Amino acid sequence: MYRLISATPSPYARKVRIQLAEKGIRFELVTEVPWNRDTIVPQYNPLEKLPVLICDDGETVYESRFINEWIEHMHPQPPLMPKDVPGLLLTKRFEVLADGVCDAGVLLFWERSREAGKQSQEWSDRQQRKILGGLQEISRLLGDQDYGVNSMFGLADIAVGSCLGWLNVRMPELPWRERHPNLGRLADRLEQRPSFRDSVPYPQTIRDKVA
Ligand SMILES: N[C@@H](CCC(=O)N[C@@H](CS)C(=O)NCC(=O)O)C(=O)O
Repeated sequence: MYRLISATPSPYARKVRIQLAEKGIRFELVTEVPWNRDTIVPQYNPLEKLPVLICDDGETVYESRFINEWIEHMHPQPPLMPKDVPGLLLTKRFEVLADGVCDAGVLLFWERSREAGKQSQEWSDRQQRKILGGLQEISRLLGDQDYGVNSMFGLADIAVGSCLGWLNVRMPELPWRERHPNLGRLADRLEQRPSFRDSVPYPQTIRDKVA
């Protein structure tokens, strides 16, 4: 059985959890705080980030988009990635944007966690711009469709849904629903799925942050 190293707020790990659940693949969830001094993550990923998928033979797969693709190849049913090239490329476009919004959000989150005098407004503004710009583009690509690509639920929706769920936890003040009602409708539709309901993000306590 697979093991998945995950963290409760992580939008990256949530994508993998949702994909495994949607495919009915059993796995053991290993919840970690990657910032703690004694985290096990570096034993499984030299880049020291989660999620990490651990296979039965001890081989590990890391970097969420790569894990998603790896799972798709190893467990093709039910397919969550389109076979047609335009659909495939559009899926990746959604993934790049959703992950990019989260990346900027993580940088902003850490900046805001610094002592007041040490924070850079310029840096924060830069990340904020990326978040708003990324969401705007995701909203434009989605338009009035029920799902991001080919009117079928798939990895594009998983990436966007995980990103929006994470923003609710880390940046509840961001009015993304008001600005982009189509993203609100998508999020509501996705959060009804058991795979989403069973992986709702929440913050973790960091015991002793390294670096
Ligand atoms: N691009 C990576 C991002 C993963 C990531 O940043 N994970 C965070 C937790 S949400 C982490 O483990 N951070 C520890 C670190 O950056 O050292 C992915 O998609 O897997």
